[in-house]
Amino acid sequence: MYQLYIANKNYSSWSLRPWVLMKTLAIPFEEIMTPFTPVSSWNEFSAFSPSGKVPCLTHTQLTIWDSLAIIEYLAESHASVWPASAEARAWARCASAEMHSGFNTIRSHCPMNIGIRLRLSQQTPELKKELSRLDGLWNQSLDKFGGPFLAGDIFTAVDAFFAPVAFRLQSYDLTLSPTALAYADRLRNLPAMVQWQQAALKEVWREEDHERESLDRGTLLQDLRTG
Ligand SMILES: N[C@@H](CCC(=O)N[C@@H](CS)C(=O)NCC(=O)O)C(=O)O
Repeated sequence: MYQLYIANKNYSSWSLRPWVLMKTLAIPFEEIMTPFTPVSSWNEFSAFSPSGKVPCLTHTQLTIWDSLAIIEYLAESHASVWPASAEARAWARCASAEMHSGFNTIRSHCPMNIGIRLRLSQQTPELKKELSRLDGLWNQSLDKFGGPFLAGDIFTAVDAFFAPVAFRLQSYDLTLSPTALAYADRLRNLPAMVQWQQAALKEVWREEDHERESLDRGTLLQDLRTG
């Protein structure tokens, strides 16, 4: 049995990636949640993750501590993690790697905070550039592979990599083309995404740094958290 270590569902965008993939592909796992602590969660997370970060997967005697490495590890035993065709698989790996190591402004300017709705005070040129790249990337692949998911007709790892973006678009009311917004909506409506979001809204933890990172960006319109 896999054990997946994650942090708060409201904030932890990296945790969401393997979680939504495993849920959607029906790969059984035990979820172990450790909430963030103020400033650094190193002490708590390094008890199970060598990098002191989540997500972290353990399986038999192995520990895999990075979201992309986790997904590649799962792909060794579960053929549906990546798309079947070599062309779609190559594209999906490029786009996942681009998300893994890029889109830094979307990540820092619009941190995942699922329960809030906020009007940004400004969209910097860098944010606009990344949103335009995101829009182009999604449109290109939906057109090329025929949708409704990025690499074709089934949900694969590349969709999991962009799943947190779907929540960021919703929280910060970011505008993309209708095709890209419809794709984000499709992601948010997946049963696993609905389940993650519902759990996030019920969480009781409010972590000051994560809250400030979001609230400093603009005007809070709504906080839908009930926990
Ligand atoms: N590249 C890593 C990034 C993991 C990461 O940054 N995780 C954040 C949570 S979403 C974390 O654990 N932060 C530790 C902290 O805030 O102290 C991955 O893909 O797994």
